Amino acid sequence: MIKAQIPEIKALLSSPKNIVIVPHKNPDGDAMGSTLGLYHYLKMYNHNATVIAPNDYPDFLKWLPGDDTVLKFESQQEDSKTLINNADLLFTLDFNAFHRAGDDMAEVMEASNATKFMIDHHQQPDDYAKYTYSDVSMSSTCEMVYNFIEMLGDTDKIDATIATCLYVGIMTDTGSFRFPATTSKTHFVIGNLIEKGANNSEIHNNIFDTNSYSRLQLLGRAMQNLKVIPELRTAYISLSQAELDEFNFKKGDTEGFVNYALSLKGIIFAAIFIESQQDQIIKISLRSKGTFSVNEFSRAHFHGGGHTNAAGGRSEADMQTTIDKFISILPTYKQELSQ
Ligand SMILES: [Mn+2]
Repeated sequence: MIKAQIPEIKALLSSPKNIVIVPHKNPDGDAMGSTLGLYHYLKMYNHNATVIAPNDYPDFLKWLPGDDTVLKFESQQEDSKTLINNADLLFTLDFNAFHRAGDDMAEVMEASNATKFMIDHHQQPDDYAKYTYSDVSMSSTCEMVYNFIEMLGDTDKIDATIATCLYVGIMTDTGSFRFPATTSKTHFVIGNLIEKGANNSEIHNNIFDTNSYSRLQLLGRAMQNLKVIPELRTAYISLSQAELDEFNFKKGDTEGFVNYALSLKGIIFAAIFIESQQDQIIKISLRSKGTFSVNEFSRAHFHGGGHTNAAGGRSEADMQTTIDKFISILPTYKQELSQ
């Protein structure tokens, strides 16, 4: 546990360092909120800190304070490599295995001599970091960054900018404070962040009230494609590349679609299958309620993982084959799904 190492970390951070902070590939609200929150905190101590995202992220995150300083490894490889090679400290946030940053970037991070930190709440962390703060019971990495700053005795340093970043990730990873990992401490932290200047109502609008007409049309198509298997309390959605194209799909447009399937009365397991012609795969998002672990389901069948109630996965087969496989596996979980 990192707590015993705090004095050591304090000593490390007591003089300006070259620091690189990395979120996982296809960064979400928690990934960008936590990396930028930590970035603004480290800047206060005059560190030369940079957030390097493996690739681009949705527009609804681009208003975050510090967004204009973020490098994208995919399109800025040379600058990114130089920074990682010269880094004294490397923070990996909201993921726990290098390959989650993509193979190219993983290679560069692996080769780096920087002292490595991990702050993350996903299952089964790798052990590459000298300082590992891993806790799967946490609502979000943003809540953990708050705790990290608290352990360093610096909650009074949290200003409106840091508070705004951290608020975003806690809000998005908890489905606006309703998922089971939301604790009284989560609400305490959120209360504190509002106290420090996070404008909760404005942040909510910035993230969620940014629908384009075409995204709502795509949502309509997704809902038409919704299928239900009532006896196994499962529902799933599919979207083909042709459908995405028809509605002018942009990164992030399908975010949250799977939750509509999970909101059906009686349903405890939901999936969405989204074709990606570019990556030649079917991207899969899985959600559950209660104890049915989509993390284990995805690890066992779809090369993915995540949390008990939210996980990702992928399939190299075509859409129909992937869905057929999914449906054929389900009965083996009959007992868990009919509980
Ligand atoms: Mn997260």
